[in-house]
Amino acid sequence: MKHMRSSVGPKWGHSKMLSKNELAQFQEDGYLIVNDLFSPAEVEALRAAADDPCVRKQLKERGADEHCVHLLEITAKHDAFKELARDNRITSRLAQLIGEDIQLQHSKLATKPSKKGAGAFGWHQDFAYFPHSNLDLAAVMVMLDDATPENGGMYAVKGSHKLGFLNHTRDGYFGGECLEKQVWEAHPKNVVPLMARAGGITIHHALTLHGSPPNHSGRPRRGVVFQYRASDAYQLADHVWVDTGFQVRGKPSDRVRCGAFTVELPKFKGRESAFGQPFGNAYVQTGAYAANWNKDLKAAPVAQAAVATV
Ligand SMILES: O=C(O)CCC(=O)C(=O)O
Repeated sequence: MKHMRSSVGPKWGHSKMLSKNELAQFQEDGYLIVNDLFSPAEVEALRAAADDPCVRKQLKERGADEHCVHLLEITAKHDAFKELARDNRITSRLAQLIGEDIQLQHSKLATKPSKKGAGAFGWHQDFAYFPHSNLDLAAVMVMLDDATPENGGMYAVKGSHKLGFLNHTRDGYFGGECLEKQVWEAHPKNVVPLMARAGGITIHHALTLHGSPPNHSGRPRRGVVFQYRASDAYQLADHVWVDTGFQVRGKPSDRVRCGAFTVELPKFKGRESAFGQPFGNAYVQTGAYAANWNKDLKAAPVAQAAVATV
């Protein structure tokens, strides 16, 4: 594994733009690190928000003392995270990567417990979880603690965003992890640390393969993850969260832009019962009544049912 370049700014809040080199690096490698974006005082305020009793309670209930917990819908749990999601220092850079009109797809507080050896997160492409009609999606992780190899900081496979859709399906269901081991095992030199200091961010393309090892530091590690999408990317599967579609920059779109690709929808095991299909509520385009009527169609062929309703 090799240490990658980190763009270290002169002071927090420096340029609101990515340089030509950073843009070229994102296109080529599929990720970026931008350090010193938020001041120590701002990081303290974000840590205080993560320590809010309500947030702490929800983390505890989900077992954050034992394993890696991603507390979703974090922008709705504390205003500090809502403001962070639309902070111009983040969105102005994203605009250079995915366009001026940007929405949040989801947000979360990503924690790793201090318990040694806990908190690993397997190799995956984010797009496999929530496919959209085009590929203009990117993740930003804002570090509340320095990310290090010891505390389970993220690694990425350089250039993997150019490999297309990798297989995440095991035994017919979405497994949450990429099964194509050869991508990281055959080219270890391409596996690079994606680690920003507290107050810095990482940005990666939705197809960049990434993951993170366990935390061996004995101290907790916290980061806020925002998944962003171009306004004209239409979500095809997984969930519409309470903050999905939050317009963080520009305007919504009255068009859907479609890439020329076919994508496998993540089939979530055990979710079939919720909507009669396993792809999450974003996929549902059937009204509650229709879903009920459709139950009858299972017993009778469609043509017969259509005739019966005329
Ligand atoms: O918490 C981590 O380090 C991993 C986060 C991650 O890979 C993700 O949110 O997609």
